Amino acid sequence: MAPVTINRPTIYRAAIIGTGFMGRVHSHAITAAGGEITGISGSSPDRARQAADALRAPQIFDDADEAIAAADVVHVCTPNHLHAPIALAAIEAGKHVVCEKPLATDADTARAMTDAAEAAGVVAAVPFVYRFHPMVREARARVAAGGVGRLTLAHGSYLQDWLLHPGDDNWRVDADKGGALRAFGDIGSHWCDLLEFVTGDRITAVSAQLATANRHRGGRRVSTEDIVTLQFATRGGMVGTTVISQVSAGRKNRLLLEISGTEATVAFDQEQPETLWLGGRGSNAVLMRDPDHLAPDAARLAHVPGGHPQGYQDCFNDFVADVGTATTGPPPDGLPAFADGLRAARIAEAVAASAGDRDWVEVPA
Ligand code: SOE
Repeated sequence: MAPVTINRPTIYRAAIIGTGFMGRVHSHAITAAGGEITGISGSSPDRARQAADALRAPQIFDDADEAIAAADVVHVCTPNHLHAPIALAAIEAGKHVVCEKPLATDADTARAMTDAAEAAGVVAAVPFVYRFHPMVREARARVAAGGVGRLTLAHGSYLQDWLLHPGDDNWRVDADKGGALRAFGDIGSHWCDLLEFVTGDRITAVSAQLATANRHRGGRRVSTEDIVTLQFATRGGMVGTTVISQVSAGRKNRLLLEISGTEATVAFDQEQPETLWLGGRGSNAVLMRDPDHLAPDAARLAHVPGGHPQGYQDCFNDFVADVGTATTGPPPDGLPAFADGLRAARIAEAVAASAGDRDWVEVPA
């Protein structure tokens, strides 16, 4: 029999703007999810040319405008201060957008981006990708089913050490490129998004402290924080705390979320994503990711049998697959949109105000 060609439609044609670590992760995810990368642009054509192989790019665009014109979905993976102009240009051109978090360097700009996307009727997503760990969805399903009881307490942390030393440097350190809050904008946003996603609750007030362990990096003075300690209250009556740090030696990407209620506790550790800790008065358990024993919304994201670990890139792959679904119909449950990026920006502004006033600050709904 002659070979039969299978014409598998691409989920969408994507351009990637930004050629660093996130550009590479987005590239893998687009390819894994069945998308087509039309090309990339970077801080310069030369920079894009250097990154072309790592990002599987078939062509280099001179600038963002060329990239936008060549795609159905624009992936914005640049430093934070460039998110808004590029995303707004893509929306103006009627393109769908995936924009890295934090959405913008301030809440007003995040609001403008969210409004523009809504007015244009395009898909506008933000990769709060930890929502895509199957065991996070399992925790969310158990909370929603009442298995934890009335929620009373949430706590945890998001700890890294890649900025531990004064010699460690990155564009995020500079407020004019990354935003006034660096650690919180970069990873505190993930923690708060995951808290609100898993619980369905909303933070209503914060009391925060900021600290900068390294006041100088690369010969310049640093104004952005390395550490945030945060207390919060929620609409549903929970109280809680979290610690955000990018200077915690030995912690690489350790997001920990623990939620207690009147019946039980659930705890998720992003560095051990194949398990979910279940605490009970009578006994505790460690639930392993096994597609046959998960809630439907968790099983949907469990692609290989238990004991074959899934991880961070799998979350990204599923995030991109859900963006693809959203471009042709209703968005799948849990797809993080610009409105979630705006939410994170509003919490960040309350955190900054609270730390500045050394007082509690309300978070707008
Ligand atoms: C650096 O802190 C970083 O790459 C963040 O920007 C990502 O959002 C986080 O998922 C991993 O760490």
